[in-house]
Amino acid sequence: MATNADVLAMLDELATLTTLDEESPQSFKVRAYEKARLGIEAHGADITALSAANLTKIDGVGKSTASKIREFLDAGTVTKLEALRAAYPPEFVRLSKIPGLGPKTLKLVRHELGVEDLDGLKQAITDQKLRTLPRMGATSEAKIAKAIERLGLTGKDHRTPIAEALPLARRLVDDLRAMPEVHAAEYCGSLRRMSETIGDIDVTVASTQAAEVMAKVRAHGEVSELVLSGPTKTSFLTPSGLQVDVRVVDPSQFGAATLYFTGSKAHNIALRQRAIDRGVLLNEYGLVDGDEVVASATEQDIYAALDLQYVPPTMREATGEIQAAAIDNDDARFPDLVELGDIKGDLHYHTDRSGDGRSSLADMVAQAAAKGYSYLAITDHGEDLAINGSTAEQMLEHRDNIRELQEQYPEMTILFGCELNIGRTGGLDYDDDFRALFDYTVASVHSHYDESQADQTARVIRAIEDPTVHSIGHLTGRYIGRRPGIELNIDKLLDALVANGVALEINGALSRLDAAADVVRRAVDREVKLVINSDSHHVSELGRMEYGVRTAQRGWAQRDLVINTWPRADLLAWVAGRADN
Ligand code: DGT
Ligand code: CA
Ligand code: CA
Ligand code: ZN
Repeated sequence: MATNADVLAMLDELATLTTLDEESPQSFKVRAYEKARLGIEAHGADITALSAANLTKIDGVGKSTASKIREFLDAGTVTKLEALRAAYPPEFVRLSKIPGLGPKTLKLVRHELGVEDLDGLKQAITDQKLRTLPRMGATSEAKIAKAIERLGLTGKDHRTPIAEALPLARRLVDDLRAMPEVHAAEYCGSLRRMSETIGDIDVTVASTQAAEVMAKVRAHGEVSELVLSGPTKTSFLTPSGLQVDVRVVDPSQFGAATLYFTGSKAHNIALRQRAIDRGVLLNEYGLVDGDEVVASATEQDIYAALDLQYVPPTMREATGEIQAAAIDNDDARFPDLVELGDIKGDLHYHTDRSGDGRSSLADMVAQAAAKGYSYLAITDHGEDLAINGSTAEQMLEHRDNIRELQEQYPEMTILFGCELNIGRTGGLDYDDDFRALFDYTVASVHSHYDESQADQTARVIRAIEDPTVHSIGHLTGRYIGRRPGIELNIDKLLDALVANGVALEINGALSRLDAAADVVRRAVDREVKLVINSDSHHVSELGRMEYGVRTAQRGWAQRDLVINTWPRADLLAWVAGRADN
């Protein structure tokens, strides 16, 4: 039953809890779990049938970790993990996500002040007790208070970054779909709409055997604590404290249910009003006209019955999408949205030439070719990025390797590129002549996050105006829920992109999703060119492209604005033209 993904999740949890237990993320055990996780990820093939001895043959998997993996696969859980879970309940583990509250401090906070959860921590801050601990003071206490506020970690309002919620929801839905009683399963709610942070995960299941499905959900490995256990609805908390609602509906009503539970609430209300205006009723069971069910099995049926084009989940925010989708409205202009299948190449892509790259050039290129891409830009970090960057000499050698590899891939043009660093005042790596040697560049901010809005805007615009720059990568440098991005005057910035013909990246890494959907929507209004990238650092990361595409859709991005949907000849002409400017 368990899959590689379940094993990876188990190792991840072991690493998190062991960090708390050993009071250090650098402990030997934590590093062993993390190395095993990376090794299994890189290994790729199914490991669930391997013996403990054969598991140790995978790169990074030691003897003790191998036996834990085997125990997990055979018994469904690991004794060590159960013990750690008992010692560190989800409400406590959640505290470890607060910057400034490392495992050592957490242990002190727990043992000296009796803090067990967020409410306890906030009380300790109010009582000014945190500052009385060794190595703490009023400043670090204030920092932690601010971090709690900034992360939105306030009781029921706690929101989870999408990077944490989406992989979990995907695993859960995959497990549900594998059950013989289940016809279909979908995660809904804010997650399906691609919101950046998620209140809870809403899963809708189509089955005629609700009791069996509910029993299996209650026994699922992600359940740490049951919140509600009903005949057709189960709510539980995961080990990290995230709530999941699973609802079972009859397969004939699956469309109406997923539509309702995907929301947004405002979109639902507007849809229901449109139904009422047409003399029919819409609810979570279907679209009904008197006693007759007009549509309920699929979302497509329901939109069609309301004379609407299908509205993808990412656009359901009641910001004009219903008017745009109305077939009976002559002024309606529904965007010809970019879709994953339109993507013809990746233009922000690392190899182990970058200090933080984890797969070889040959492997990264092979993976892109296997996706059927017609073009690819290798954009390892420029020299100004500490540790991870490459010198001019190293880049020239890299170029030789890329040109040599190109011969094996006649179907895919490999561009020799670079991810340039936008310096504090907008300067870039290398000198002008050397930068001109790159076929393609993405320029990004990797430092100095705290300057004023005016300075940051001028800084990025200076990079946009540089003739060797093709695109701006992860615009603000934010990490959702962890680090706010730089502050920018978006209007000025978009004007500069248009004036200079530079493309704006939508970075598909779930922790970034940068430029954000609201910025994308404003860019689309001005016809700024867009580029959607995976920013892969490993062969397992190309799938992020899908999240970039969904973020672009959330910003109403139409296909022809996205340069990496263009045919190869058009893209190469644009890339060369930009360099001639
Ligand atoms: P979240 O969980 O805070 O990130 O946001 P959502 O959108 O997932 O909201 P949630 O979990 O409270 O509810 C899931 C969906 O159920 C929501 O998007 C729309 C639907 N829904 C919930 N409450 C209402 C309601 O009062 N009226 C209508 N029309 N729909 C509702
Ligand atoms: Ca939700
Ligand atoms: Ca919910
Ligand atoms: Zn990058």
